[in-house]
Amino acid sequence: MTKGTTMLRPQDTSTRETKRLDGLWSFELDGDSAGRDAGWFRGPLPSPRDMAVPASFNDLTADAAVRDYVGDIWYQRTVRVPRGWTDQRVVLHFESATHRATVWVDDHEVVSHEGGYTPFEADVTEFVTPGEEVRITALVNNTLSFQSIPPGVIEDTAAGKAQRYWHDFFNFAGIHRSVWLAATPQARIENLTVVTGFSGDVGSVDFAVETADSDGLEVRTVLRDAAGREVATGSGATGSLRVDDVHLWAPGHGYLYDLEVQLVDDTGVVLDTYHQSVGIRTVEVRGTEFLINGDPFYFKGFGMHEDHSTIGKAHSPAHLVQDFELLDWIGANSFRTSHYPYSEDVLDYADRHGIVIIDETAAVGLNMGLGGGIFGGQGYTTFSPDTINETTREVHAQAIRELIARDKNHPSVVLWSIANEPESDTEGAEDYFRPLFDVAREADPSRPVGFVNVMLAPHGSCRVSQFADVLMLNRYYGWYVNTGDLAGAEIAWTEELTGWASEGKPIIITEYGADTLAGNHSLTPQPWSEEYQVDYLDMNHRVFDACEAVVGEHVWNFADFATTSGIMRVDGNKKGAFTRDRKPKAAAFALRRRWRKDA
Ligand code: BDP
Repeated sequence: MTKGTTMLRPQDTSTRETKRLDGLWSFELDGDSAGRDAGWFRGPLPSPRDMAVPASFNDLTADAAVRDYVGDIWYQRTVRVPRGWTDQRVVLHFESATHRATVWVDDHEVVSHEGGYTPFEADVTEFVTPGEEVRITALVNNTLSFQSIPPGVIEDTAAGKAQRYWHDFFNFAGIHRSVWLAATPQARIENLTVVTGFSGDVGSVDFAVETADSDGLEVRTVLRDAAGREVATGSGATGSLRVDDVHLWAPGHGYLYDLEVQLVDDTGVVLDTYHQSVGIRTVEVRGTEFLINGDPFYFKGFGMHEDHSTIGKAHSPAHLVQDFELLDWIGANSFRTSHYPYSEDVLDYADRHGIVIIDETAAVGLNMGLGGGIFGGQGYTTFSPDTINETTREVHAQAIRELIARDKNHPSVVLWSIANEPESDTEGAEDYFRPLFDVAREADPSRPVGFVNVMLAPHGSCRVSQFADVLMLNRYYGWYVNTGDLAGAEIAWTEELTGWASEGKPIIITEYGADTLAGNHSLTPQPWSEEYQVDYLDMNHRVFDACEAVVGEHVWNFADFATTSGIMRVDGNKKGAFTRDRKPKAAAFALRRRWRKDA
């Protein structure tokens, strides 16, 4: 029932209308998974409490049993369907539900979806009446297993079942992004792909439109510049628009055209219309260079997280604006959506502001050797019939397809990351990943593909990087190894990097960082102090600057973030340049001096 790959985000146009269902929903935990058989969707939940949508539910109550809850979670609300929606096709659209959900409209089960960070929707036309109320019930489940992306395992403890996982951020869950009712005409535009290019002053926008219930109708396309002037038109579902005097999208310069797609009948009446912003730019890997619009690009920025106090992993426009303001202040030109697809609003904002994105799936923690007990749940083999297996790979493949289907038209996205720090030095890893690179390339031949390599698979031992167009490395010389010894770290790091540089591919350092407790100072370079973080970054920058193949540096992390608790984490991961509430550490000023020519 999953409808993963051919949906357009709800939009208000002259033929379409949306109603956002954010606010307070009824909410109930269902530890025994009894609600489905008991038919909780058939009426009001038995003993609900209020819950905010969008939000992670974990930190909103004063109840430890809620914070660490794992299992079935029910969300419910009623909504009045707009009275003007007669004869329209009505869909119910979730931007995300973490990590999976089944949804009912009144008594009718309408959709199920696996994966916590990509959208899904159902055609609910036959179950709704314009002007009347309907009950919407979502059974969300936040359990991680060996067959989920990301993976995890439920272990029995003295206190009951506990969720373990191999990734270093708290397993926030719930409905993290907006839920919509949306109306479109029956004859409609269903999907749209654009690929751009240019030669000299002439740009091109290749488009492919999919439609439904559209017999005898014509697809028309109109491209307008940022001032609203029509610059090209087309007819037919596929084609290429020629853009004279092209104004390119470029890093730091988020120039966007508007592509309007119309479905028109033979009397010229527009039955459906949809708008897609288009940034005309090219991306190419050539030798050790990463080219945007033919110019070498150097990534400056961070691995980030969707993570805030109170709301957890929920999207919030206020935090979106603040984070991008800080990126601008510090001189970052890019970031990675570590370690899952972010809200579509984030990508739209990046498009408009010329920020470059490495877009990552939620495949994090496919590495049971990592952490030596830090993240719990040790004692497993990563790739085996009982752990990460062929079923997992199918789920992973679907996650890649859904990410690309959702984000393919964003000019800000220049590179796909199909996994973060998986085991990559074994035959099992090679076999697991080879077909996944094909999945990504088939879904999008226009962008390079890579994955993020872990320190446990250093140069010479990694068997997966052979498939990647770009090498992405996470390294912690001077932190997890050579702790406190920056001189030794510099030598070891330089040596390893020199090895990678011999591969002839561009290298992006996707993580380097040191935990730093804001306000902790020291005269001599002591780990955890603000001074050490600055010295650690300086050392790394010397190493990068000496290596021609390095085309980017993403500090881990933009801000401190919540993790599972354990002996290695004090109130979360503290490698942020900013604290969790976005106050700058000394490192933020140091990065600003390096990244901003005018600072
Ligand atoms: C890497 C992971 C990242 C962690 C980071 C760390 O990619 O998610 O938070 O190291 O240890 O292993 O701080």
